[in-house]
Amino acid sequence: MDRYLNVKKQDKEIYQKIIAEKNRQEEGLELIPSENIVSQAVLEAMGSILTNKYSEGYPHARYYGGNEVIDEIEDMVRERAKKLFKVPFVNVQPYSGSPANLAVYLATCNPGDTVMGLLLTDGGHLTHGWKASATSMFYKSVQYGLKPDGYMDLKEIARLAREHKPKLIWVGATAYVREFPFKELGAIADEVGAYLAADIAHIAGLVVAGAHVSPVPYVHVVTTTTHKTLRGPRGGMIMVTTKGLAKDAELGAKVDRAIFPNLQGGPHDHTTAAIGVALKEAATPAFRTYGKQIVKNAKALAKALMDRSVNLVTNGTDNHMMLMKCGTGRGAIVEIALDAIGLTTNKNTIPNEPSSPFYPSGIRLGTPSITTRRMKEKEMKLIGNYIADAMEMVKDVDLPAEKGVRKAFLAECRKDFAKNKELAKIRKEVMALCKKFPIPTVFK
Ligand code: DSN
Repeated sequence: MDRYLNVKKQDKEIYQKIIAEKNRQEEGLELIPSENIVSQAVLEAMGSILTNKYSEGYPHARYYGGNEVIDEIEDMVRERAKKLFKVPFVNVQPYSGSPANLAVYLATCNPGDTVMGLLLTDGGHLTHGWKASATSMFYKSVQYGLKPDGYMDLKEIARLAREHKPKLIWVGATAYVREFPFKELGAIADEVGAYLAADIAHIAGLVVAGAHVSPVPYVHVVTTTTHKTLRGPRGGMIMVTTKGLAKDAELGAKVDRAIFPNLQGGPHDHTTAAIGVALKEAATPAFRTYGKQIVKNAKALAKALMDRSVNLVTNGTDNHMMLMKCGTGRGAIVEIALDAIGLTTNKNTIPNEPSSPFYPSGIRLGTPSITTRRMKEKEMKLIGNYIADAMEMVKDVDLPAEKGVRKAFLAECRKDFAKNKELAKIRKEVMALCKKFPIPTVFK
């Protein structure tokens, strides 16, 4: 049966777009490390009538009537999260990762206080104090970078922390391929009296699966999105650890207040329920196997690429992600070439970026989505070779030095690569692989 039957009847234009996107997802491989594929159960909870309700406030303390069932749902989801991540407090209402992070600032800092986070161009997130983010407009942001070898620079972080005495330090990233040194950062934060917040948006599923060390014993607060490796709907969570409550017994209450009423309005109850479904899936042995396979696949893909002389930041990975070095400013060119063969990736800055965030020199790759499609090491080798072949085919294409012509140049590249017969041959092979590994709807 057509899952979108009523949209089809009522709104052909939107229906056609949904089907076009469905086809795109089925006929290509998503290698963007922050993307994944949810189960049918998560989709159904997301698409449920729970979207009809207003529930401003928290369970048993709402500003609207009729929340008896919603209270039960939110209580249940909070308990599932607490149990899964082994934390005493959780807020499941953040609309996504960025508002979750902003709420942590509100709960731990006063406007104007000093905060520290990883530089965006070295893999940090906008909300960790980047200049274009509200977080650096309302707080004094000190940014730390990675070492030239692409690893966290603990000595420099300790030096900056001692010099600037931040109120809040962030650990976490959107593009970091090695294990986070949570314990060492916990010691630095303690020494200077700072709150330490771990943004585990990317690795939450790996933490749950035991495929990455948990930050919980070492940090005061943990934030995450729920739609990346955790494989839930788009949403966010904030957790306060026992260490966090020992530093400030009111921290949980402050996080709650920061989300509502400081930042958000009514929670998205359909999302809360879908997060609950995802957390139940994440508590199964099958999910532990899944999380570990994500990392095995990433290591296998990294090896396949390096065997073909593709340069990777830190020469490998500990998690779900790797960063390919593509030559100065060439990230977009490689992204377009990979698009042409049916592999969706994103251009990304690399540590010590020689170009700019708009025309970066790297490509970020990740294995969560293709692992959900049940691919294993054997398929990683194939994909690694497809990527290396495509990169080889466009190796002589360089970004023009003149900034004004770059946009038009990339548009031309897109047209040229779409017509390229060699790339089209690989596209066919990718299509065959997609057919062999269709998008699953039930995860067991
Ligand atoms: N968009 C997320 C990612 O791709 O990592 C960061 O917000």
